[in-house]
Amino acid sequence: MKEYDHKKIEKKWQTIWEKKGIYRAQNNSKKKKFYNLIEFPYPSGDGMHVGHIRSNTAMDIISRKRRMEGFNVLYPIGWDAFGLPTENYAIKTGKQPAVITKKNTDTFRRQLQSIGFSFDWSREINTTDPKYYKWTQWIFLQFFKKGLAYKAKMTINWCPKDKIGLANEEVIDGCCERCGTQVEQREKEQWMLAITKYADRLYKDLDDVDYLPQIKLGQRNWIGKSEGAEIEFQIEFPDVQRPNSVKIFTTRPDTIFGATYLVLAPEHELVQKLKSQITNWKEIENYIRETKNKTEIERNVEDKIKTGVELKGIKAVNPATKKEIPIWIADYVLVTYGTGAIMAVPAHDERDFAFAKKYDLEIINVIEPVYIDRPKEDLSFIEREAIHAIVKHWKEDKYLALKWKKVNWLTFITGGVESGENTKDAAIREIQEETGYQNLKLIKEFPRSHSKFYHEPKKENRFAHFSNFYFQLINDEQKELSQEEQEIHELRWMTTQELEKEMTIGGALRDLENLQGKEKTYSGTGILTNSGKFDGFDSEKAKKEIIKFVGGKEKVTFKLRDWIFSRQRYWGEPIPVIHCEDCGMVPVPEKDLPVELPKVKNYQPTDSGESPLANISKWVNVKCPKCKGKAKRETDTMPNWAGSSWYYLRYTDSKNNKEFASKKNLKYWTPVDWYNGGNEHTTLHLLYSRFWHKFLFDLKLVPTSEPYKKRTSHGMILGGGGVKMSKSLGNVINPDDIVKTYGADTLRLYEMFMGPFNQSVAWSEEAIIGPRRFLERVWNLQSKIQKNKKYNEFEIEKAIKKVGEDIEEMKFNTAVSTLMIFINEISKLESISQMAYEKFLKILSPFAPHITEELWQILGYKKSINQESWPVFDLSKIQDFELKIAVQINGKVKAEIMISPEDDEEIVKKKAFANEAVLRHTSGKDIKKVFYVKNRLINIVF
Ligand code: ANZ
Ligand code: ZN
Repeated sequence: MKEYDHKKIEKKWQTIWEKKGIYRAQNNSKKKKFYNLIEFPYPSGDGMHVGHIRSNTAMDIISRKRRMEGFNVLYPIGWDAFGLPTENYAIKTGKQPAVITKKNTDTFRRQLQSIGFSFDWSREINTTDPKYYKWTQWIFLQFFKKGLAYKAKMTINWCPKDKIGLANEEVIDGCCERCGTQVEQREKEQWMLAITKYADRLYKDLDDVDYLPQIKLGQRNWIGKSEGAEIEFQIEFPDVQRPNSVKIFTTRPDTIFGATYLVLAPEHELVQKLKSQITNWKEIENYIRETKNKTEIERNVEDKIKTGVELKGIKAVNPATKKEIPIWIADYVLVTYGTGAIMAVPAHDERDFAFAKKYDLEIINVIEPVYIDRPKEDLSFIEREAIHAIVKHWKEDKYLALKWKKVNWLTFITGGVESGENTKDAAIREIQEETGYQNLKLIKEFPRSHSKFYHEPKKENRFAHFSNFYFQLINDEQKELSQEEQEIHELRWMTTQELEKEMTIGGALRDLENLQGKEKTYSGTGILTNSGKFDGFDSEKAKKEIIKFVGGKEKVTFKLRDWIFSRQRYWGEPIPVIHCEDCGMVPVPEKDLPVELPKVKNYQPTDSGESPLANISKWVNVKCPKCKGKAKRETDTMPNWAGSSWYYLRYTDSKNNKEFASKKNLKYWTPVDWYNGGNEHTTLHLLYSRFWHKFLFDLKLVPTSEPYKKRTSHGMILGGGGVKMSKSLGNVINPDDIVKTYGADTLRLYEMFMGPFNQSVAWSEEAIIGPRRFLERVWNLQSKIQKNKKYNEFEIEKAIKKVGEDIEEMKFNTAVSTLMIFINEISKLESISQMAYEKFLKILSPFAPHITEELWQILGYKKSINQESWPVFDLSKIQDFELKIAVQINGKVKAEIMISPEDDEEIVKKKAFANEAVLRHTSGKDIKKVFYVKNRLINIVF
């Protein structure tokens, strides 16, 4: 037996694989297809670091497994190569961006190939290749022709250092995402893509795709769908009767009786219109000027101190109460969202509340909270008038709580109101009965609240309507409690901190917080009060009626804005439009595509904010395609999101000169079956490419309305100590070094083993030894193989099952540890059966393709191990040592758990109580008994 020589083995197999083309995807084959996608890299000048290949390795494992399962797999790669770093490097060195890009992609390609990824290299694409961006431009022109690409004057975020306009999403905390410079606001003509036209579909169609929940949430938050209403408020002038009104957008029309003032965005057109009526115009003008210098993001910061000015001399009328209310302008209202005007409801909106407190505006409570506290689904509600009382100690800073004896409750004093009794008297009576304390002083009555809960002792669902009181004891006089009371609960004096931890009633702590001055608004739903004829209505259900009552109309609004689609830089796709003095904007005819980037000497952006292309008059001045008159090319280029918005389509047919991809190939390959990428690209890139895809779908150019069936994401690999890998910190790990010292297989295994795939993990040079040792043991075990040996197959069957399932769930770290445990176990044996060893090599091969390929050949096989089939585990063998048993709660099956027949009763019980469903059903329950019928079921009784 030779020694394990990774250098020799890995080079050898990489050459053979590429020569035989075994990873090439077959177009339109009869086999079932599987399209696996990773985000294609930006080839930076620094080469790759080990963090770049986490996703590649994971998806390579899945690709290899799918091939072994009989799929025709497409696992492509390419380069997202337009972008600022290259351009900035060009400016610094005077080299051409295209030349720099070529060099960088050569490095990246060599690095990727050295790790043995099973990419179909024959489909490699590069967004900066004119043969590729011809089609990016072509798609842009389809947008243009449909009126979805248009020019508009925009206030843009401008980075004075990069000299580039930034989309909102590229501004982080008011600074440029790339360089950290404070962003300024500038007015500029910009190309826009009308993504808002697709907002509703982009939102709704998320229901039909298999994305990780947090990814869907990210998409939904970004689109920001709000269902609400537009409502007109009349404006009144003291002298002249002139009809005028302002329209507001609200998501809470149910709170309109509590709207005590209006707020307009300072830029709202009505402000200028009303100028002659406003008596404090100077002040208003000043405020508007101040607002201009703030970015939208600054204005939106949640806890920012609110400012504003009242428009003196005019008033609005609340259409629900018919009362006059003041009108203000404030920068927390944005002109670009909704109608640019709001009705302020300080009792139920945080921002309005802060504003009202600061400027001493009226606060009217119109919603009484309803707390929902795990009622039983199948029971109807019994309604009760009730009281809820906080009782403070006569001397100390403590409050009286009831610890219930038969149920796991800790509450303040609560009780029912008897008919004819007033609520305050009921409260005093309940306190006296339940606590024995006699002498009480009422400090405060809080707004009413309601609670829907399961009344454990009475075994019924309650809908209680609480009057809330705060008393203090005058002294310690206390009567003995009745026997009956003593059996129900005991008394406890508790501090607020203790109460916060232990109080079991939802909403009970709110009043306590209120007492301590942590006054908050209640922004939930509930029951209407102070709302005229709507008093007592459920706030959600009353929405529609109230909208009708005030003459408003229902309205859906989105946060999403149209996408600023131009950059005034060189290294991007030229926007293929020609400006003619007579014909206006004319699309470049299809036959003239691509509009290639001209070679230039100076890539420096101009200070006027024009692209460097504007300086090349030979390129700029052209004939109008329509009238042949004098015309000029558009000099803006596309943002680097452009090429990545459709690249996955090009992979299906990367050499096509006639179409961006043939219908036939698109039909066979799309949608992408599984797309994995960084957490940082799950919002914008994903949204943008979904938008392009839907647009192409509408033009019948792609067969599905969504591009990706499934989308997952992974955490970052950090440098030692858990900080981001970066050149400036000197903690970048180059995969080349690891491949040289330990081998690509070790690197791959370690990347998958180092931690949960969805979390960030820190690189550790020491920890990489483990996977290397493991591979050496696998190698050395060849000497122990026996052809005819009968081997305890259970172990390998179990490993096959676990590794297969873990791969599908992206639990690569536990898959690797399963492989390691298996090797540990069989290493103890004198000899091992060849059959088990072969099965093991197969399930290891997606992780460590080179060593397994070599061992496979040594065993005498001619075919690549990746062309063998994935082992199917034998259920009957597994069931011998893994059993499914039912968990009953009070006799009803609520869950199933896996146990081993060797597990004793204690272990089985532990497993049962670790089950989520079981936990949910039993938490807070007083468990009487647990029955276990061996290997069949477990019954929990309370
Ligand atoms: C009254 C109200 C009462 C509101 C209440 C909220 C709670 P989302 O969910 O983000 O869409 N709003 C409307 N237009 C605005 C603008 N241009 N700038 C700033 N705020 C604006 O938020 C919708 C809510 O944000 C609207 O509902 C409005 O305040 C405010 F208890 O109206 B609401
Ligand atoms: Zn013309």
